[in-house]
Amino acid sequence: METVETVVWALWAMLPAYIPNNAAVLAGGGRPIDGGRTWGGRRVLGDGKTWRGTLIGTAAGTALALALTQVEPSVSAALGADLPTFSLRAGLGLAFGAMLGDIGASFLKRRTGRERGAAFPGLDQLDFVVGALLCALMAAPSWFTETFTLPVLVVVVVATPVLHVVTNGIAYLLGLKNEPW
Ligand code: CTP
Ligand code: K
Ligand code: MG
Repeated sequence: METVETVVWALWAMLPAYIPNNAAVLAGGGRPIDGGRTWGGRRVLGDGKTWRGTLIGTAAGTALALALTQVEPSVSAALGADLPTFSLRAGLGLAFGAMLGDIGASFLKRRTGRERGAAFPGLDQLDFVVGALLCALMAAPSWFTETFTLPVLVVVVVATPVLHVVTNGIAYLLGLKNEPW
């Protein structure tokens, strides 16, 4: 694959993992997953990780994966490229994995004394990528190895933090998010 093709392929393949956290920002609220419980004097996860946000985020990412699969032939034809499609397992793995990675990061933030909303550079930008890739690998192993070849993985790891900074900056400026990370 050419470089441009690899970048387009990688970003398309990751779209179902990019949407969940943003959907959760819009949909979040209600009961926190940790039910207010603490561990070592600090919240297990904090009020920023809710059942509603997690559910709606996962549903949004999965729905997007199925929609992308529907439009893939026409988009590929229009671009003169070849783009990946998503099985339900692949879409669900990416979407739920993105949410799990973000939840795991909040767990680590609380254990290291960071309050809700505190920045953890590096972790903030890659938590959902690692979660999404690991879950997709477990949920749809053969789809994963066909879709995420080594060059594609390199693009994902380099491009995602950039995209994350940009989208969160926009969400902050629009007043949707309390912090720009
Ligand atoms: N959100 C949610 N459920 C999730 C993830 C996010 O409801 N599983 C919502 C919450 O309203 C949260 C907002 O999206 O406040 C922003 O998400 P994020 O930045 O991940 O959470 P923070 O509030 O910054 O908390 P933390 O420090 O734990 O990341
Ligand atoms: K986060
Ligand atoms: Mg935050």
